[in-house]
Amino acid sequence: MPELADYRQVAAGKVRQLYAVDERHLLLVASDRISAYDWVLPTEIPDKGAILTAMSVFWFDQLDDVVPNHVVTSDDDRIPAEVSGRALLVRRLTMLPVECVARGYLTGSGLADYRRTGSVCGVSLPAGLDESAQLDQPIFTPATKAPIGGHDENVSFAAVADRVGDELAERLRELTLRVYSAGARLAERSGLILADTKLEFGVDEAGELVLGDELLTPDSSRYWPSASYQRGRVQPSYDKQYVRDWLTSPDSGWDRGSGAPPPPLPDDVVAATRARYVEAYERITGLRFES
Ligand code: Q0N
Repeated sequence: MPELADYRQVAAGKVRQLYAVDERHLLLVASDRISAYDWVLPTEIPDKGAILTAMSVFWFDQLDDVVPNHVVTSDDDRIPAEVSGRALLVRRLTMLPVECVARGYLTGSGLADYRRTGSVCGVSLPAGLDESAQLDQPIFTPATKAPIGGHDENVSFAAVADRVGDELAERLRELTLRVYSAGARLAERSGLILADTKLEFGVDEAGELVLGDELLTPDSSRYWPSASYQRGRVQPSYDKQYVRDWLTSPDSGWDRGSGAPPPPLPDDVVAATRARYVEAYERITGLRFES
């Protein structure tokens, strides 16, 4: 059985890492780390990496008739024991330099752009939309990846076409919207609104478009409980609200604007947050999460 240290790290995000297994395969490892307010917190959420990995696998499976994906297996001798359950063996792709975002609701950077310009990524929207408004139809709002620490920048469809060509750009928009719509429909049956999602595509050796990275997890998507949805208000984060509320409460002693790193989370906030990830997994998949 290999150890993680046997593999060379080829990429790292805030909470996930990629390692080279061989010329054709990578190991995608999800940690238990959690980020909030642009910081990776000093406290881990037990099982978060395993829960999000299982959720991603569920969605890749559900949507494999819409678009092929990079997953080879989650159960393989090439996966080190120390990351078993939170790692996927994936096909090595040539990733496209664009974050493919679909939005069915208006919030976050989409809302900010709309308020400034009346459109998002060049998609013109009707006047008078407010925070968290549902859009008449989902829109493709691509972004380009910021270097670590920065924020992704929303870009126009034309900017995507400049990077990958007209035909590929059209296919990315089409596939992204199809994935979003299929995901939103299934989430809705579990009482969840899928407000938006971010996808990353690559191209395989045969030249086919393939979905990479993670899929429809709370780290890549905004989920809102349908039961408490209120147009005109910022919706509480399904997974991170306990963390945000505690960090910005006097109890934490943390000043978000000070530049100081956030303090460790108390045990009850960790437990409540873990329970939200388990609940999201169980609602979406209809399966029990076994740790
Ligand atoms: C790849 N990223 C995005 C931390 C970094 N299947 C693949 N083949 C080749 N490259 C990539 C993938 C995937 N997935 C994706 N960087 C390289 C950045 N993240 C992804 C998660 O881990």
